[in-house]
Amino acid sequence: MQFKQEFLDKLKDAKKIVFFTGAGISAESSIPTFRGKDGIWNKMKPEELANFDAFIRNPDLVWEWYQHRRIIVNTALPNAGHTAIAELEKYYDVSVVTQNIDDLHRRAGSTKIFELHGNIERNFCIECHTFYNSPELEITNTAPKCKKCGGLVRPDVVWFGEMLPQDEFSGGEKAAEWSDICFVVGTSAVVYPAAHIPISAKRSGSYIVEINIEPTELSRYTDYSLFGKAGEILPKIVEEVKKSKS
Ligand code: BJW
Ligand code: ZN
Repeated sequence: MQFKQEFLDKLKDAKKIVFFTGAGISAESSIPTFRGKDGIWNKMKPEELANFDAFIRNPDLVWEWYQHRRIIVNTALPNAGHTAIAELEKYYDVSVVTQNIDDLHRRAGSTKIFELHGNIERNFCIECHTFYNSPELEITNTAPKCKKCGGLVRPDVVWFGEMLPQDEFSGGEKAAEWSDICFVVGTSAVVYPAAHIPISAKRSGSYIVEINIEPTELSRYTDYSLFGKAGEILPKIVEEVKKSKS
């Protein structure tokens, strides 16, 4: 793969880089994306599953759906894309701002991660806010009850209509604004306020590089679009970095 010279020059000079990632980076780890032809929202309706009212209406249905996805996530392994991002920490100050709840960046070795939409391995009681990691709960297909107060326990993920965790969002936004390069990887960039982060980076002068199998809502803002699989393109970028830094 031949990268354009302007991008190679940016890579050479950059100090701080940010990866803004979405479900597409985990697609090659066999975790389904949300939208697109194989996306889970084609089969399941978000309004029946990914919001608080749906959980209150039918906690067991929503819990069972997350339990099914927990099993997929737990058996998945980080792929070459996640590993390439982690490897770049040898060369740059790298922040990962992810919409994913699958923990694969951490498992690949990335150390500075902002999780905008929570983490499927964490859960909390909707009454007293006690947190439970999934292994601490007796995992069944029915929504568990809090050991302290008997309240319903839900996954610690951000549903539609809910606020994003403030520290994660502002930390991720600052990292993006301070970055020299902001890579936008495997996201349709249609869900807000998360999708505002690369736009803030661009407004602050960062060089925006999109990696996706197809154009997205964000493509018109990018400085460079690389169309292809993240797990194939990111390792090639690492090779270029190694060449330029040796
Ligand atoms: C590859 C690849 C490969 C595949 N390599 N690439 C109208 C207008 C604007 C906003 C709104 C509106 N109505 C409502 C809103 C707000 C709403 C929103 O943005 N809705 C839009 C969808 C219209 N946002 C919210 O509600 C947020 N909260 C909020 O706004 O709070 C303020 C507020 C409070 C109170 C009242 C009112 C407002 C919260 C959003 C929470 C999103 N949650 C989810 C579920 C998380 C839990 C779970 O997993 O179950 O987060 S939705 C889902 O979408 C998930 C994802 O993180 C998120 C983004 O999806 P992502 O990652 O981009 O995946 P895909 O599938 O869309 O794209 C995959 C991409 O990968 C594709 O482009 C592929 O091409 C690519 N690809 N293989 C490279 N190998
Ligand atoms: Zn409780």
